Amino acid sequence: MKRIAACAALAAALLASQAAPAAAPGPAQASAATTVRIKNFEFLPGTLHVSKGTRVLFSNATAGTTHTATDRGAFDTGQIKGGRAAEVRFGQKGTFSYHCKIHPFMHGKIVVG
Ligand SMILES: [Cu+2]
Repeated sequence: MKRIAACAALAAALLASQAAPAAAPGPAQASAATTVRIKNFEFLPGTLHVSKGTRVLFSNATAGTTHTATDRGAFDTGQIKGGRAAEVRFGQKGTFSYHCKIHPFMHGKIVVG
């Protein structure tokens, strides 16, 4: 009986250790290396410098408003609803000027060095 209890505990520990981080798009999380917050129709920070290979989490902090982060030909998060986030990995050096497809006046820049 004691042995069975020990096995159950071990199985629970194994399951807990296998809990993987949620894939993007998903709830806003601090798991990505760097985060761009989308708030008050702005990308914050407006210009972000990262090293090649960095995963950037675009986190929409505006309830009830959907945004995108889009650089045609380079990346597109698709629609990110309020309270949600989408992750983009920047594997190439360069400057990526992006905007929100829904609110084209919203602009941001990712500088990958
Ligand atoms: Cu927008």
